[in-house]
Amino acid sequence: TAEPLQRQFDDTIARDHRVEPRDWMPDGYRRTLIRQIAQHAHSEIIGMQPEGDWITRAPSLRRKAILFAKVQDEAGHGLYLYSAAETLGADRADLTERLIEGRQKYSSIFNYPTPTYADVGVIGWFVDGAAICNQVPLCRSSFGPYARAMVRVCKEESFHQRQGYELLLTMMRGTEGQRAMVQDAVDRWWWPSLMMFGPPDGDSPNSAQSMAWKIKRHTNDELRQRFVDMTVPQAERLGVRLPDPELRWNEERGRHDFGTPDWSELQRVIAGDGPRNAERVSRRRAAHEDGAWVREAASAYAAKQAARAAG
Ligand code: FAQ
Repeated sequence: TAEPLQRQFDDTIARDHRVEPRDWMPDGYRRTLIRQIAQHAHSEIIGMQPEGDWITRAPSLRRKAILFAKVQDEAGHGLYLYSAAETLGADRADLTERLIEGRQKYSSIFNYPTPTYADVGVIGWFVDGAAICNQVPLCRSSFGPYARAMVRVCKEESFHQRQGYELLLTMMRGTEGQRAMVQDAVDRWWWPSLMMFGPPDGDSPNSAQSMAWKIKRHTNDELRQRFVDMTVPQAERLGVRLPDPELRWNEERGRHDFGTPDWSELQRVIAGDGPRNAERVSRRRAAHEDGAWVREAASAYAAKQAARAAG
C-alpha cells in the first residue's frame, strides 16, 4: 500500500523539505507540476517572439546587444524548465507537440503586439517585474528541481527588469515624441500585466491544492497586489501615469487599492483569441518544423556514438 509513502511525502511537505525526482509523490502532485512547469517553459519560449521582433530594428548596436542577450536568456530559461519537467517523466517532444497543437497553455501576456520600441522597455519593466514577483516565492517551491531552476532564472529576470526600466528612463529624458511612446506602451501593457498573475482567487481552481502542496506559496491576488505596490513608486519616478482611475494608496491597509482587470479579456486570450495568439503559435510551429533536420542529425549522431561505444 502507498500509505507509508504518502505519510513520508506529507511529512516532507510539512517540514518544508524538498521533494526530489526519485521520491514517491502523489499522481496529482506530479501532474500539477508538469502542467505548471510546462506552461512556464512554453511561456519563456513563446515570450522570445514579442521582443525578438525588435532585434533587427534596435536603435543602436548597444541596445541590440542587450536585447539579443535578454532573448537568449529566455531560451535558456525555457530549456532549463523543460529539463525540470523531464525529471518528472514528461517527454520534451511531447510537450512541444502539445504547445503547437494548442493543447497546452502559455502565458496570456505574450499574445499582445509590440508596435514600438518602447514596448521592449515596458516588457522588461512590467512583464519581467511581474515574473519576479511570481517567481521569487517559487524559489521555495516544494519540488527541488523547479525551486533550484527559479533561483537562477530570478537573477536573470532581475537584470532584465532593470534593463527595461533603464531603457524607459533614457526615452523619458528624450523628446516629447519618445515620452508619448512610453506612455502609450504603459497604457497598453498595464492591464494585461496584471492578468499574468491569473484569475482572481475565487476563480482559481488550482490555487488551494497547489498551496497545500507548497508548489505555489501565495495566491494570485496576493502576488498581483505585491506587483502593484512595487510598481507604483517606479512609475512616479519614471514620470508616467498608470491607466487606472481607481489606483490610490490605502492608508488603512498600507497597500494600494486598484481597479478590476477585464477578466473576460483574460479568458478570451487564454482560449486562443488574443491579438497575436495565431501568429505566435504558427511561428513556433514553423521553427519546430524547420529544425527537424537538426534533431534528426543529432539523433543519428547519438546512435552512431552509442553503437561505437557498444562495439
Ligand atoms: N495565461 O487555477 P489557476 C515569463 C490558466 S513569466 C495563461 O490560477 P495556477 C518570463 C492556468 O494555467 C510568464 N493561462 O492556475 C518572461 C489554469 O489553466 P489549466 C510565465 C493562465 O496554475 C518575461 C487556469 O488558467 N510564468 O515567462 C494564466 O494555479 C519576459 C486557472 O488558473 C509562469 O508560468 C495566464 N496569465 O496559477 C519571458 C509562472 N493565468 O492549467 C519572456 C509559473 C492562469 O488548469 C519575456 N506559473 N492561467 O488548464 C504560475 O505561477 C501559475 O501557473 C499561474 C496560474 C499563477 C500562472
